[in-house]
Amino acid sequence: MVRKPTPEDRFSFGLWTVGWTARDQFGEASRPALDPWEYATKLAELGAWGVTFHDDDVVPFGSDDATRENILKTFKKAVDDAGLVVEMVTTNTFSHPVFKDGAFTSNDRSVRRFALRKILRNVDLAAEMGAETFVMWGGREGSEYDGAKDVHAALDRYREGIDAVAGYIKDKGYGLRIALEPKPNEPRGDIFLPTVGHALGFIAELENGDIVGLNPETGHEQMAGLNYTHGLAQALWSDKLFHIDLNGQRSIKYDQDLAFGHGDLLSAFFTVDLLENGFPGGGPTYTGPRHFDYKPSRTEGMDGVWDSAAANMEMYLLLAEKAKAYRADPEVQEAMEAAGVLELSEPTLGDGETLADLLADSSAFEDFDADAAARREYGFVRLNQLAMRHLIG
Ligand code: ASC
Ligand code: MN
Ligand code: MN
Ligand code: MN
Repeated sequence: MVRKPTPEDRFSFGLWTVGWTARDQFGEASRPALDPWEYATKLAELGAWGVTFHDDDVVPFGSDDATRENILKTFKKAVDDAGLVVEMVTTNTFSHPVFKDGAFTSNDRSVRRFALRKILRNVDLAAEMGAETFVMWGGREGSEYDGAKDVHAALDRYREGIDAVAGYIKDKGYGLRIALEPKPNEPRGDIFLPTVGHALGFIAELENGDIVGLNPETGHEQMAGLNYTHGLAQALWSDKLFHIDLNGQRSIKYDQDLAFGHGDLLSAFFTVDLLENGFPGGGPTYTGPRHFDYKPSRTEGMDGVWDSAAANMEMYLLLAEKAKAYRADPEVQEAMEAAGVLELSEPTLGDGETLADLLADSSAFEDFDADAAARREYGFVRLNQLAMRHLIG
């Protein structure tokens, strides 16, 4: 049995996860919609530490100012009473049909201006709620038809929009950082900034990129056939892993948003190993929230919603225990040593060694016995089997 989650674990959930009423492309809602504060209270009971939301998850799109104020007051009080924090806030720029061709990259300039206003208003709200992260998932930024979009101009407008929001955060002195969330497709045929790598390249072109990082989602990278743990690793290496969306996905298909660990289990094990234990040779570690962005399957009623929320946290804790035992196992340490895992941390050139020195070092080339070096066995399969024993043995 795994221990119960506590606020020290820093688990958080999007309101839109447990709050999804399971309306999909093919069918009507299969569950009732509760009030936002009911979800928050129940999540706290289950051991969560934080909640996150899109503006429209709490305040219906188009509400007048008085209604908005009232709802937000009730919501904040419930969150405070439950002892929860609002660690992240994000903006819905994908549901209303006005965003059908995107928000920051819509061909229609008036839509882009409306989107910027909606987002800036939500930045104020995020700061008021005490959030540290402002996620931006550009779900409608993209196209179905290559001829319909000038991608150079779209990236210019995307940059203009993100730089404007980041500049606003700085001007206001808010303690917020922006985290971009890549996704390859769905709901658009192709979405801009489809992977962690594309987003890192984009951030490097920003004027205010110092407060812009990433919120990678497990299933989104896996929808592109990519290795989520490697994506997290490169974001960490770039000091850009600001937030995470954990869930489950089984192979390249529609965005499944399964519970964490219910997709690629071995990949989830190494994700948790990285998050909990860091890189084997040292380096930056992730210190942010353990945030889940999943959807309780449409087959589930409200009992199933809460069971699935608990399942995310239980999976994380189970995997964390196993990952700790894996790293502490002397046999694993010996196998890692034999595999050269730690050897990779040693710089290729010696301390103070120049390229001229290397060029003069005949042992590195002229006298190097490539065939002898090729006979080295790495033992990666043995190491992986030791991981499997810890995972399922
Ligand atoms: C987000 C986010 C997503 C989407 C999706 C909406 O803010 O992180 O992945 O919205 O969950 O259904
Ligand atoms: Mn998803
Ligand atoms: Mn997400
Ligand atoms: Mn999602």
